[in-house]
Amino acid sequence: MDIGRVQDVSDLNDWLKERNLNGHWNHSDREHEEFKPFLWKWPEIHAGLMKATELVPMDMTGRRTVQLRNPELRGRMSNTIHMSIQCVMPGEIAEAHRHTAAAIRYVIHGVSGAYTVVDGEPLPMETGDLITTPGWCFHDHINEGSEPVMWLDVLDARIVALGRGLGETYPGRQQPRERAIGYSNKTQGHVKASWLKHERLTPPAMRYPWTETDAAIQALRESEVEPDPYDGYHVTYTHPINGGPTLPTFACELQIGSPRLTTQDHRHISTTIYQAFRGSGVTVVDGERLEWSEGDIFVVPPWSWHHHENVSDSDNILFSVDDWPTFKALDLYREEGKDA
Ligand code: 1HN
Repeated sequence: MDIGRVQDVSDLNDWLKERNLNGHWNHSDREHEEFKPFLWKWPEIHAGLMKATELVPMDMTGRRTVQLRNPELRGRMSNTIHMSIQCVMPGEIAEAHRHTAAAIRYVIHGVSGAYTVVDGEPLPMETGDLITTPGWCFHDHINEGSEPVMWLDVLDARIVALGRGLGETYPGRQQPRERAIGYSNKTQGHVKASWLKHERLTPPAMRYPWTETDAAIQALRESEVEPDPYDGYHVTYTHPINGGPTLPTFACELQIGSPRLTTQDHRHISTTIYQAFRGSGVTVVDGERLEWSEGDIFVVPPWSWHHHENVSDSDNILFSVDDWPTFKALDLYREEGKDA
């Protein structure tokens, strides 16, 4: 069509469209995909993953993981946080590679003799441990124990994909284990080598053993501090170099709900994914009741009002990953809460 023949807005829209242009008066283009909360049941994830250990040998896949997919989003759990559950059987190796996306592992079923090797350092995987694999660190997973090891993989791959994610394989299936177990925790945690400079923005690989996390939450619970009105006794796993959130892109957190606790409603622009590590409860998201039992995983979308209810007589524990550090870094973070 010639511009001279454009008579009305509809013609103009067509004319623009033919030239890969669009007017602001057309509100048809969705800039992002909205999604509802969703909950995945652990018995189903587990059954699928166990079947994969029979049917999918490690030479068929770089990683034996089952990914969580939100039915409203094509092939992903949320717009920002990617998550899957991984299993490595005794004697198996998930081969070494690295990528610009950072990952965390939260160990659901730990095994003595199972390790994630990050830049040459084996990090033991015991139940409840959190292990970070900062961006661009070589990593492979090995299981020299006698039971399947299982963990949650959470990656910032979708945030990294705002540009383009890069990755490469290691020359060889496994990295040499040239560092002692515990090296990074011992030398880059509370006590640091003062003459060595940390040039990376990302922290070193860290292991946050369950025993230490548990001790921290129990100490808070036994203290006189009031729990957070929105999240109860809630802790953030800190970045070892700057004391901030776990990784530049997202924060790993954990909270205890005391028996019969109901938190207050709040909402924030960040996305949170939760795993019910211990016990059961209900999380109400924009009026929808997500009833979770141990092992279940669910996602609370951005800007959704939510609160947690512990309807049982024992403590429950939620592990979570939240992308708030990305939003704060870009000065985009917003939150609001309702009074009791
Ligand atoms: C990855 O490298 C791992 O290293 C797990 O175990 C899940 C999902 C997407 C992209 C890379 C791993 C992944 C992944």
